[in-house]
Amino acid sequence: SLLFSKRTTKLKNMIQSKELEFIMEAHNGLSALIVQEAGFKGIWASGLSMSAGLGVRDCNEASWTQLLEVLEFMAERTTIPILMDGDTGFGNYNNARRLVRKLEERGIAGVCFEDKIFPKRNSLGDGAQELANIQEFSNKIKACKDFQRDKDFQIVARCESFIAGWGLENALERCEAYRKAGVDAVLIHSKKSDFTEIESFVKVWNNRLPVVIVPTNYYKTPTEEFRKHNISLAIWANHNLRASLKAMQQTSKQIFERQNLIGLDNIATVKEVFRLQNEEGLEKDDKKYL
Ligand code: SPV
Ligand code: MG
Repeated sequence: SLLFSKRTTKLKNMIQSKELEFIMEAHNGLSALIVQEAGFKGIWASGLSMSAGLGVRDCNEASWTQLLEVLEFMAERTTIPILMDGDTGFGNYNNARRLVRKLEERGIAGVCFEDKIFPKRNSLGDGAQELANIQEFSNKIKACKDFQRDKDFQIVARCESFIAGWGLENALERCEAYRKAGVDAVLIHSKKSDFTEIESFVKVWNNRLPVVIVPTNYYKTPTEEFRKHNISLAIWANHNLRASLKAMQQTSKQIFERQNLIGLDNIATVKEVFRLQNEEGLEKDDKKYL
């Protein structure tokens, strides 16, 4: 039954179903658990958030093995599927498929690869974006699909044509090539503050494969619009990182200025920290085994 299905199968069902689904960003074990407790059915292991959480830039400064360590903690504390932001795959087809193998071994349900050049730059920045060769990226996708052991492991091809300024025709050509290469879904990205680029794409794309979106900049678009345009998966991509960052800045500033801990209303109790760490589980086991 669905209750006992693997995480890969759960993510596959989310992406391949007709319903609009949502996954939420996490960047470590604790935030992953918080996403699950909030009720989300899946987690976006955001490259931006994981790198920012480590204090480095989102241009592959953290190595893929360092990210694997982060992902392992996220998988350990959750049961819902995790979709990893795999950037460009950290090299050519061979590097990308080895990442797929390691993700499968660590219980990650899928990966998203974007059609850019290593080292990538974040899509929301102002710098120039260089796209991968279509054939080379399609073969990278094909190699990964050939290499995965679990047939339900999901590979999403992320098209950066709009981000790089190449427009609709280029986006359609690329996504069609990635579809032919056997990818499970396409992510079409836009940094505009409205839905126009995505809308222009989905109208012509016509559900050839499920479509994934990241509405960070066009967040004012009503969610009903996504449903109306048959979007399969929407990713809330960085909001736990941004929420915690602001809270930490305010808390550090207040404690530094006041030199006391009075009036910190917006912090969790130590008890809540223990609960999230599952101290209780260990206390029970201590009684049994110590
Ligand atoms: C991420 O969350 O790392 C993403 C989405 O890739 S974006 O930051 O919009 O590029
Ligand atoms: Mg990213």
